[in-house]
Order: sequence, then structure tokens, then C-alpha cells
Amino acid sequence: MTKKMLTVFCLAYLSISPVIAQQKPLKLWFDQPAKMWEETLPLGNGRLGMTPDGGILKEKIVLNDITLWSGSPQDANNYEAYKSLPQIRKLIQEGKNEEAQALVNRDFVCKGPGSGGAQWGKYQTMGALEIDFTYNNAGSGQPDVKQYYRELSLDKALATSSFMLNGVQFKREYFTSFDDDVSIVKLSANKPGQLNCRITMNRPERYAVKTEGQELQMSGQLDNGTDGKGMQYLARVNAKLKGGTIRAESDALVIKGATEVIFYISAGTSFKNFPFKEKTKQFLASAIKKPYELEKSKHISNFSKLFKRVSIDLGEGTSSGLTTIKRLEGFYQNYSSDPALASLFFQFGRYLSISSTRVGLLPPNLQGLWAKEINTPWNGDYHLDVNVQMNHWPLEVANLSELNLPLFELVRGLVKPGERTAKTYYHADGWIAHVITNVWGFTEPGESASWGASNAGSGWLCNNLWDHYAFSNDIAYLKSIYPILKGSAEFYKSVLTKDPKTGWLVTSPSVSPENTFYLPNGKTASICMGPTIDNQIVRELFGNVITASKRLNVDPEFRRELEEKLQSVPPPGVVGKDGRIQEWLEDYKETEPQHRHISHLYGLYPASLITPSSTPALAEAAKKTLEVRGDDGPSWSIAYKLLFWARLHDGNRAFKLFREILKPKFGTDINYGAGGGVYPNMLSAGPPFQIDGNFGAAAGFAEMLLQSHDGYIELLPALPDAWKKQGDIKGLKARGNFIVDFNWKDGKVVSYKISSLKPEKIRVKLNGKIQEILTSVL
Ligand code: FUC
Repeated sequence: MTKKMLTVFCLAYLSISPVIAQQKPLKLWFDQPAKMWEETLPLGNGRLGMTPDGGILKEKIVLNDITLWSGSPQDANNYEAYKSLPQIRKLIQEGKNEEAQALVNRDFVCKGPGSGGAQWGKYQTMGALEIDFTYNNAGSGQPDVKQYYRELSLDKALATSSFMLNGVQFKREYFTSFDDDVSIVKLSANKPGQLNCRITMNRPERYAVKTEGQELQMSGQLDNGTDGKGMQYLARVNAKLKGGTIRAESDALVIKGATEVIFYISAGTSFKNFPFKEKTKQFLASAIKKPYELEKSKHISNFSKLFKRVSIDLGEGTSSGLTTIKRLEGFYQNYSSDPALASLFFQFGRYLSISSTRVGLLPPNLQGLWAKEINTPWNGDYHLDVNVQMNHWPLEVANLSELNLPLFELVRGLVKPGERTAKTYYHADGWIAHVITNVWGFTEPGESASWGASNAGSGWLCNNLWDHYAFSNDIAYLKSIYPILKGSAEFYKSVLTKDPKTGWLVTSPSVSPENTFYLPNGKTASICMGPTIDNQIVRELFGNVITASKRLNVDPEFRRELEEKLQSVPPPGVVGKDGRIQEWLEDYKETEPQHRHISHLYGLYPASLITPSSTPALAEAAKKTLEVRGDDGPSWSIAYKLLFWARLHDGNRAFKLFREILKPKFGTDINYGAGGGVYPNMLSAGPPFQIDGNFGAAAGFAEMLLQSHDGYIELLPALPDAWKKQGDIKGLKARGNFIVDFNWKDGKVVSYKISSLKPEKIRVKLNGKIQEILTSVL
């Protein structure tokens, strides 16, 4: 920092006006039961998930366990692949990309059916718990239902439903406990003896149900794609009653004349040899003997430890009392009447993160944790060309840093198989993962060249790993990820080949995720060398490994090699003749100008190779790129564009995308083009439900209000007019391990506090000026 830039030295706490009102309870609520699964309320404790529909006479609760996967580890490497590599590269250099693509399809994809095969597997539902209240119910005919209410409290991670039926008030509470690791459903009536019901469990396939004493059990074994004997699972249900009787039938529990019933659902799988039979028994026994109110309060307090770290208030507006679906319907046209919906959606993203992953387990997959079927869209897997990365983008800024660790574990598991794939296909050092993976460590290319040959997967994952370090400053963590980052850099270092036209070092063969271009001869192809995303990833990764090796004081020789290679890596972007950033090394025309993927802006986000201050020309070209791409797409694509515009400091444009992503949707047919939004329960509609849109939008929301990637912390970098009036934020995080609190009025920051473990001099940009300040101590 120069003396000139040291405009002001001040204390980090600058209070000019009183803090804005406390955050109101955060909830989604409905005045009727869910008519489709996308209206149910998602609950999860990072392992177990459940989505109750609040049905009056029949309640269906879909159950999940994040580890429930079919398939098994496999070796789908084509050990002959490397023989074709020189020829593929030669054809690409000669401009015969379509011929190269044919060869990739013949020799350079995975062996076998890839992600279409049973061995690859699927994340799938555990089944459902059904409570039938019509059973044995006195009287028939039309039920007289009044005062129906259904709520998901984000503050408490608790769902409730209540209604009056034939003069009796019934209430249900549901939570996936952060205490005893079981799911709990409590039914109560305000008059004695009114609860009569029959409880069953089922699954679309591979299940058996029985009772053992007073315990209902569902168990089964999934297909592993070889001998059919894959992962095992077990769900146990038991109940505690006030009043009435419980009786076990061969495949059901029958309750008569109770005033209160508490169901405990304990479930587990054999994933990684988890002793699920014993553990589910222990979890159940421990929960059932604890007083319900104690279990509930421990659940809420454990959950709140994470959730309460951040509060946001953008003002209440006049619509915040409406049902969630009415608020969603109104928001697009009349957003200024409901600023609280925007902060609710951000907090919902945080809620979903806490609910769908936990340290020591798996990262959220395409559906997070909530799959309602066996044939989950795209296998409910981990896509590495934006989706799983996006699932983690809000975590650091939203002060849920530790929830990045399950991804780190997943990536660690890819290194060994990825080394085999690197050797087999490229004769290369290090490790690679291509475009999709599962819990079984798949790293081979996908089964089709057009999307499966991307070289970007492993490098892109390293960006997530690095970000956790950038935000946490945790040197022990850096030490632990260093071998992974180094291994990825080793891969790219050994595969980079010289483009004879430019002399640049590039990947080959690869693709720009899922997009296709026209060759000068009019034919189309996807296979190419040096797609822009790969160039940006290599540049960023090499830079990070160089920094890490200096901080850890290791590998000076390797560092020098990377520094030397970096001289010949293409710049973060090349501007084509129409002013856009080229997606490919050549200025090809894309077959789909509005393609959902916008991978060539990776350098703008999540990387920070392109910024308005450091590369203004590329930032302008990025705007043109986005204009042509348009504002529509599956929800994740809209979220990505929102993030780009936030990085380009265009708050109103970012907000336009934010509105698009909050458009109510009901359809569930797969969309590759336009039409993303949200379902009534605010889960993201690709369509179908895909959770990356929720997480991407949460990251985008934060990116409009706080950025820290350009050498300083910037407050309100892309504040839209809609939120100018007022706002109050507490607990967001900035790179360098800083907690950031601030509030604003009429678009100007009026008070802020930046805290760290010890006082630090840092640069902050607020109200248009960069200042140097001293942080407060936490
Ligand atoms: C990629 C995207 C699709 C979808 C799928 C899970 O293939 O192009 O839109 O999100 O991942």
C-alpha cells in the first residue's frame, strides 16, 4: 500500500446511527398441506433428511440419508487411451476437431456405460413414512377442517402443522435432531384420546417391512451394479404415547385413542462400514428416553450455534405477513414491498447448508440431501463443472466455514483414483477428475466426448479448497490441502502442450463445459484445446500453489517450474472480434449463444483473475459476454450470472437475476434452457429441483453486499436500488478471517465493525473510498 492510498486511519468501529431493528423470526409458511413434494418442508441434520407434507388425513414424510447410494467403486479407465492421445492432439492442431472428437468418443471416454450404469450408482430416497389418520377414525364424510397452518422455522430447524378437525385442534412438530441423530415427529390433540392412526413405511423398490416388538422396521439392500449386493440400510420407528394404546401389526404400528404420540425414526446405512444396525438402535434408545422438550431444546441450540452467526435486516415491507407462495408470486413485480423475502432466501440458503451436510460426512449433492425418488435426476450425484462447487460458494462468506470440510474429504478421496486416470489417459503426473463424480471415487472422463472430456473438474475443486484457506487463514488446513493442490498442478503441468499458433501452453483434448462450436468448415465440435476455463483454472491454481509453497516454505524447485510455465499460460481472457471474452482459444461461434454454462467467465467468479479494477478491458468484455448469454437458464445458471454481475459491480442487474431466480415454478420436467426459479417451498427449480440454485443465489446475495477478493474488503460493492433505503448485517465473513458487521441508510454505510482475532491493519472500501483501518478484536 502506498502512502497516498492511506487516506484514513481509524478504528474499525465507527458508529454514526443506531442499529436497525432486530431480525424477525425467519419462516416459510403455508395455509394448506403440500399438494406436491416441492411444497413439503425440507428438514435435515446433515445426515438424515425428511420432508413432511402436513397432510390432514394422511401424512407422507419422505425420508433421506445422505449416504444412501447404489453402485460401487469401479475401474472404468480405458488402459489403451493414452495411445490415441498424440493423434487426438494432432487432429485438433490441424483444425480437424470433429475427427478428434470421434477419436475421443472411441478411445478417450470411460469404459462401459459410465454414469448411465448401475455400478456408477445413484443417490436415492430412503423411502417414506406414512401416517394414516383415516384408519379407525370415528365418523366419515367430508372432514370439517379449519385454521390450517404449516410452517418451517429457519431459526429453530423445526416444522409444524396445525388445524382444527371436527372441533379438535391437532398439532404436529417435526425435526431431524441435531442432538440424538434421529428424526422426530410429535402429534398432539387438544382433547384427550383423539389420535388414531396407522403408521407404515415403504419405498419404490428393494425394501422389506416388519415389526419387532413395538418397533417398525424397514430394511433393504441396493444394487451395486455387480452382484446386486450393494449398500444396506435400515430405518426403525418407535413411539412414545400419552394416553391410548399402541399395537404392532406385521407391517404397521396402530395407535388408538392417544392424546399425544411422539415418533422416533432412526435410520442408517452401511456406507463406509458404518455399524448401522447397532448405531440406529443406540440413537433411538437414547432419544426415546430423553424428555421431548429437552431433545427439542438441545436440537435448537446445536443448530443455532451455526445458524445464528449471521443476521440480516433489509427492512420488513408490507408483504412479509403473507404466505410464502403469495410472497413469491408478488416479489417479481412488487419487490420493494417485500425486501425481507430477499434476506429470507439468503438465510434459507444458509439453513439448507447446515441441514444438508456435516463435518465428517458427505457434501450436499445435486439435491442437497432431499431426494424423493430412486431415479434421482442426474443420479443426484456430484457434477464437477459448476454444480458441486456452487453448492459451496456461500459457505465462507455466510460464516459456515466448517461445512466446506466434507467437500475437502470427497476431493481427498479422488486423488488416488485420479492419479490412475491421469496415468491411463494422459501418461501424466498428479491427479485429474473430469466432469462427474460419485461417492465411489469416479475420476474417468464421462461417457461422451461432448461433455465428458472436460479437464476442468479437479482444478475447479481446488478453487473451493483454496477459498476455505483464503477465508480462514488456517495454516494447518493449508498444509493438509497442499498435497492435493500440488497433485492437481502436477497434472496440468505435465499435460500442457504448446499451441503452435500462439506458443501458449494449453490443455488438449478438453471442452468448454457442455458447449459446442462451429468449425470454419461448418461442422460442429466440442473437443478442442485450451478452452478459456482451463486456461483460467491453470493460471489460478499455479498461482495458489506458488503462494502455498512459499507460505509453507516447501518445494522451491516445483514453485520455480510453475512460475516458468505460467509465463506461457494464456491470459485470463482473450477478447474476440465482437468484444466478448472468447470461450475457446479460437474465436469460434458457439452453436448455442445462450448456452446455460458460462464457464469462460470462471476468471471473474469464483476466481478473481478478472476484476473491474485490475483488468478493466476484460471486465467490459465480460459484460458483453453476459449480454449475449442472456438472463435465463436453469436456476444455477441464473445464480451464476447474478454472481458475475455482482462482481462487475452492477447491483441492479444482479438484482434482476435475483428476481428471476425467485420466480415461482411448479413444473418438474428437466430444463436445459430457460425457465429456472423456485418451487413453493423455496427449493430451487432447475427445473427439476436442484439445490445449486439455492446456494448460488445465497452466494450472489452476499456478493452484492460484501466482497473481499480484490485486495481489500468492500462494503456494498453492488447494492441494488431496491435495498438502498436501509440494511443491517451482522456476522458475514471476509477473506483473511474477518467478521464484518455493518449497516447503511440511503445507500451509504453509516456504521461498521470489522473484527479479527488480533488487531490488524486492513484496507476497506466503503462509500467509494479505500481506507486503511485497524480491526477490532473478537
Ligand atoms: C450440468 C448442467 C445441467 C444440470 C446438470 C446436473 O449438466 O448443464 O443443467 O445442472 O449438470
